[in-house]
Amino acid sequence: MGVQTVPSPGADRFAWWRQARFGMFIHWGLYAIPAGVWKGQEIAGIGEWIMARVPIPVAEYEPLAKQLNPVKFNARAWVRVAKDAGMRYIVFTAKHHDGFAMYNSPSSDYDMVDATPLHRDPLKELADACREEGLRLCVYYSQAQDWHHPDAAGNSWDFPDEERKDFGRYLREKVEPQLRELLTQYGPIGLIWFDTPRVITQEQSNALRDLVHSLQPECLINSRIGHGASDYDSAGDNQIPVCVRPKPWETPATLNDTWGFKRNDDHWKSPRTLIRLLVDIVSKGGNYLLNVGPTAEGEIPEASIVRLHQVGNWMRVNGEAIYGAEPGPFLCESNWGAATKRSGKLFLHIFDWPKGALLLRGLRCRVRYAYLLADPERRPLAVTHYRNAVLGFEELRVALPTEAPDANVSVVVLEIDGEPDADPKPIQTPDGIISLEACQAVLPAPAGLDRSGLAVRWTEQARPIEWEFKVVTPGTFDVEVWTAAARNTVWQGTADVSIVVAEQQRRATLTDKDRRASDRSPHQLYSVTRCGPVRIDQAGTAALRLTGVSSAEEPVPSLRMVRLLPVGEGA
Ligand code: JFZ
Repeated sequence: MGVQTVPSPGADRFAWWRQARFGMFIHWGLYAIPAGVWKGQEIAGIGEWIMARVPIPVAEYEPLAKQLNPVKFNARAWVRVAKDAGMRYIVFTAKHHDGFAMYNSPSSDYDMVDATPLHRDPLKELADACREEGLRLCVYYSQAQDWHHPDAAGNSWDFPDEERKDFGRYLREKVEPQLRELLTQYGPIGLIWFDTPRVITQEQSNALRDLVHSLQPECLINSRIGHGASDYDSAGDNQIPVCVRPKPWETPATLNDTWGFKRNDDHWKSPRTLIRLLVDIVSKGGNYLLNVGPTAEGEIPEASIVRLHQVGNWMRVNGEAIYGAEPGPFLCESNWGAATKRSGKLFLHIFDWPKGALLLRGLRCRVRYAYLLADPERRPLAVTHYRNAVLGFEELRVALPTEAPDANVSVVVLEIDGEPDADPKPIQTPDGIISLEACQAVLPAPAGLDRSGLAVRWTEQARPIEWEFKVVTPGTFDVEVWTAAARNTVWQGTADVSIVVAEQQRRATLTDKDRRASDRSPHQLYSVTRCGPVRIDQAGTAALRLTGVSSAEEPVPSLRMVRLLPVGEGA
């Protein structure tokens, strides 16, 4: 292994990343030609995986290159779509799992210049356009899977004998030369987006990291290089953690349900969903890497352009609350929306406009002035501070006009003194709900939080998870236990849970029947088990203990939260 090259320690390599917050992912490749259909059959799944889904032998897939003649490709137009949306960087698939180089790769004939009738280098044209439009160019590279190379991972239909594969030879013959090309032919590369590390070893991941940093020390590397040899974390596709994550991370996300273009995937997210996802991600400390899948003709689908333009309209008014913004003081999601901050300002992104005023409990900061970010005159909003001495928390009331300035997300700016912080203990919200998130609990070992902020291994020792929280309005509450649900599988195990709160014990068996999508992201599913009701007679600080006892070998679903919902009188 060569001498390890570390980026210059003093420079803040993430400065541009934190400032940008919002980027465009571009999945473009030979797979845009079949576009989800092969020999007349609709092929399920994400479009760029069609070669593996059918599967299509290399001998049948390779000739697609001769059909790729994207005469409508216009790099400047693509970059302007990204810029118009408010995106500040582009991540382009230089080589995806199918092994085809979407750029001029001197080390391979299986590339845009040698194998297609276009004979142009799209990445060079994108690099020039990014430079002219002021966006940062980044590249995606599949370092382990390569369904064209006999020694790489992933193609078991042409190369079934795993024993004969020499992964190190594939790295030496293809990956290292191509990474050198990508890091020397196109100027500064903001980040390399590696993907699906599969069979790569720690040593090999480290060697790729060192190669990248030897050529461009400032180039960021995502976590899918494998084995922690990275600068930041890529969440799962369309996955968003449920709470603030302090280290740099991003959500890679689709506009519909595929990365590569599919002619029949019209399941587009609305502008409201996209804007709220952007806000949610930035409020938790992440970047939003939102994908477009151009057609074989070289055009970004109109349905993508229209939606991205509407996101851009929102960014043109509210970008100050996103660019360079950090998470607000709230560790977990708030039912009114989300908060971001920049020095001296706290931005409250309100999703559903309340009647008359916004009530915030537990926010500890002195507000000097408040106004609507969409108001060019910055007319003042009346702010009242209350201190609930009995329960020991601050309440802030921000008077609001009747009409929300924006139909999707409206931003209230609080000019504040010092740093804002929030009461660490969950407080019953004005709607009477008490949300107890796993990340707010005391978790006994071996229970801990996964990278999404959900509790894992929480039933292995049958030791209680405990919350302390503040009850403002006593009453009777239904109890819900929220566990993670996988999109395509139903959990068959059983786990008994017991809840103890206000000297009452309730029991239930976790089920996977009542499934609900997160109200923040259509891709995140949860299973809800009810085990109530319980009565809480006193306002004040209360405690809830949740104990799970799994009766099956299989792992119990991760725990998202326990919610107490007011029912009937006293709610
Ligand atoms: C990978 C690719 O296979 C896919 O084609 C696309 O490029 C996507 C952005 O990345 O798919 C993954 C890889 C990892 C996870 C999910 C999808 N993951 O870790 O959850």
